[in-house]
Amino acid sequence: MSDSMVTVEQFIAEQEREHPDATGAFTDVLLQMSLAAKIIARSVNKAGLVDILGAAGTDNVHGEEVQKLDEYANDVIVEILGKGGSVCGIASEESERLILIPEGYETGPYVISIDPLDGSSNIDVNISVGTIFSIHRKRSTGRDVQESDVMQLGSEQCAAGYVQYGSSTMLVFTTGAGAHGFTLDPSIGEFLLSHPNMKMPRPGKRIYSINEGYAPKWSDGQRRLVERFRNGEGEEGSFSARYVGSMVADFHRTLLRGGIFMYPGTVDAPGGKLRLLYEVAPLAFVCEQAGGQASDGRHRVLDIEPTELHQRIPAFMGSPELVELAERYLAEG
Ligand code: AHM
Ligand code: MG
Repeated sequence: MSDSMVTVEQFIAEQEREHPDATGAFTDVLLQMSLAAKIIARSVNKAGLVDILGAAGTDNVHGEEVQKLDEYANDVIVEILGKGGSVCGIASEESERLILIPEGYETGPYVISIDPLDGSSNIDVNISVGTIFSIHRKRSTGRDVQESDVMQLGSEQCAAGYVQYGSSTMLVFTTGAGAHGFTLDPSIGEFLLSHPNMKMPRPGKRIYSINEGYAPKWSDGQRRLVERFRNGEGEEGSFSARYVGSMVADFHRTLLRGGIFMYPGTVDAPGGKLRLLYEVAPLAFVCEQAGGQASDGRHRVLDIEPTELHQRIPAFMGSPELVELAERYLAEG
C-alpha cells in the first residue's frame, strides 16, 4: 500500500477549490458515500462470522434472491444518504421505485443511483463484491423528485464510482477530472489516495473477461470475437481469460491491467444482465476518464438515453482498441 497521507476528504476539498461552481452539497454526497462504504466494508469483512450470510428469504424486483448483505448495504446507504441533506432521491437495484427522502429531512440538489452490493452471489464464497454509485444533479424543480431525474444520460453524471471489497477495500471515483483510487487503511479508518489519476495501460494486457458458459446463446459476431481472442488469431496475439463474476472486480482489473470486460446480450436476453443506470453507466464514466472505452456493442454507453429505471444493456468496457474491435464484430452480426 502507498504511504499516502491524502485522505479522500482532503482530496475532494482540493478538487472543490479548483471548481468554483462546486457546492458543499456535492462534497457531502461523496463523503457520505465513503462513510457508507466503510460501514459496509466492516460487515463484508465479518461476513463469515456473524449471521449475515445466506439468503434473506425474499426476491428483489428482478426476481432474484436477496442476500442479507445486499439488504444491509442498501439500508446503510439509504440511511446515510437519505438523511444527509444532499440528495433528494435514491434509485437502487434493491428497490423497484425511486426511494424518496422521508418527511422532515432536508433534501439537496442531487440524485444518486446505486447498486449497493454488486456480485452478491459471490458473498458466500468469499470473493470480492462491490458497491457502484452514480450521481446526477436533479433536473426538475420543486421538492418532488421524479424518475426522470435519475434517468439522465451517463454523460451528465456529476460523479460516479465504485467500492471494491477485496483483499483491501478500495474507493475509485471520478468527478470528470480523472479517475482516482483510494485504499482504506483500516488502522485509521480512512480512505487514502493510493492510485491518483488512473490510466488504463496501452496497449495493456490482452485479457478477455466474459462468462463463456453462455456461448451457445451468443450472436455469431460475439462467438467469432471470442474465438479470435481464444485462438490468438488477430494482430493482438494471444489472450488470457479472467472472469470473477463480480463486475466491480472484473472492471477494476481491466482498469489496472487493460483488456476487455464483456457482458453481451443473448438470444434470451438481448439486453444482457447488467443495469444501465447503476452498473454500466457509472463504470463507463470511470473507464473513459481512465482512457478506456465503454460501449453497448453499438453505441457509447454515456450517450444512451435511459428508458427505464432498471433498464439492462450489454456492456463492453476496456482498452479502446478491443472495444472498437468488439463493435466491428457485433456489427457483422
Ligand atoms: P448482481 O447485481 O445481482 O450481483 O448481478 C450483477 C453481477 C455482476 O457483478 C457480474 O458481472 C454478473 O452479475 C455476473 O453474472 P453471471 O453470473 O451471469 O456471469
Ligand atoms: Mg449488480
